[in-house]
Amino acid sequence: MKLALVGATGMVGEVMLKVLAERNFPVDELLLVASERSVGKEISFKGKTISVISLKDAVAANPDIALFSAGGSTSLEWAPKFAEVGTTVIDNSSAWRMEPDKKLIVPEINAHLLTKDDKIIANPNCSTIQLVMALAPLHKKYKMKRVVVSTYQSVSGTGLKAVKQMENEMAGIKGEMAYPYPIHKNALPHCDVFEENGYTKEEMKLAREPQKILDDRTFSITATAVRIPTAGGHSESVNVQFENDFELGDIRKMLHETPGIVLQDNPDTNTYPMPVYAHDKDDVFVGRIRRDETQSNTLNMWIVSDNLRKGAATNAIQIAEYLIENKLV
Ligand code: A2P
Ligand code: 11C
Repeated sequence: MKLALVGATGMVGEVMLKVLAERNFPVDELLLVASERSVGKEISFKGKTISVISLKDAVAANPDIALFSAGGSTSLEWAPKFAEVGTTVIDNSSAWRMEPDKKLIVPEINAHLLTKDDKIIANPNCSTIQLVMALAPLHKKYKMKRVVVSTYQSVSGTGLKAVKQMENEMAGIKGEMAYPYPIHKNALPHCDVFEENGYTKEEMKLAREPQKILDDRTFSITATAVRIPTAGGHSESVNVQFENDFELGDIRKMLHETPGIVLQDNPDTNTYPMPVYAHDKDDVFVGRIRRDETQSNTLNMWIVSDNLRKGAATNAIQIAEYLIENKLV
């Protein structure tokens, strides 16, 4: 197995290296790829030092799988070049997600759709992944009608510059700004850029990607995405209206039994999901499960996950593992 990691010097790339090592991913040759600026830079992986190479050299090396996390424009330009030489690309950017002929995969939900012909596979947005992980089993049983989600997103979702901005502000140091306003002691109702309809791109990803992953356009999602000064993971307040009624005990049991979900739901012991707990873990944590007393068949819950792990690196690596286990590469 020859694996290329495109964006190896970035924040998600760094977590990918960690997750690959932790899961003992079956790699014989690892190609670390970044921009021309980083070519020759040395990165250590499992005690070995590997030099960063260019995209051109990586395509020429003909890897079996390429994990991309180098931004949308790099994916748009280079994923087809890898696909052309037979590499299967798993792309973490938003470049291909809504293309009708590209699959948008959360392995626990829809990996069974993958075939040998899928040469560019899209990894969903981080806030989408944790949302659909919790919604999928509930939708199957009770059929969702409408979801209202508000997010509380980690600065790590924006990138290194944003993490630095928060750290500088906390230390009282003046530095480069990733956001138009301070993030320390603040909350910005603004994740990614604004679109013409007044929603942000992040909010529209939350509205559209779940319909594609769950292969169902009969439910609707409306979102407000907020950046908060935390670094460990994204949190989501979720209100779901179902067509059918439910018992809270059944909801808890179903989530508890869903692989990849950890139930943290006991008000008596102050047990609920939080970014400080979810940080550096692969699971999606769900709690604060309660009935919306103002509307029939409606549930409120709180979902937290590490946006760089299940929201990005881990989900992509799980897709790669599925391809290998099912001999699709
Ligand atoms: P580099 O470090 O050489 O700039 P982040 O999202 O944390 O900013 O990381 C982005 C990742 O994508 C980095 O590894 C970065 O490499 C890589 N990258 C950015 N632009 C390009 C490009 N044009 N070609 C290849 N890799 C790129
Ligand atoms: C954020 N969700 O937290 C973004 C980061 O489409 O993959 C990832 C953007 C994407 O700002």
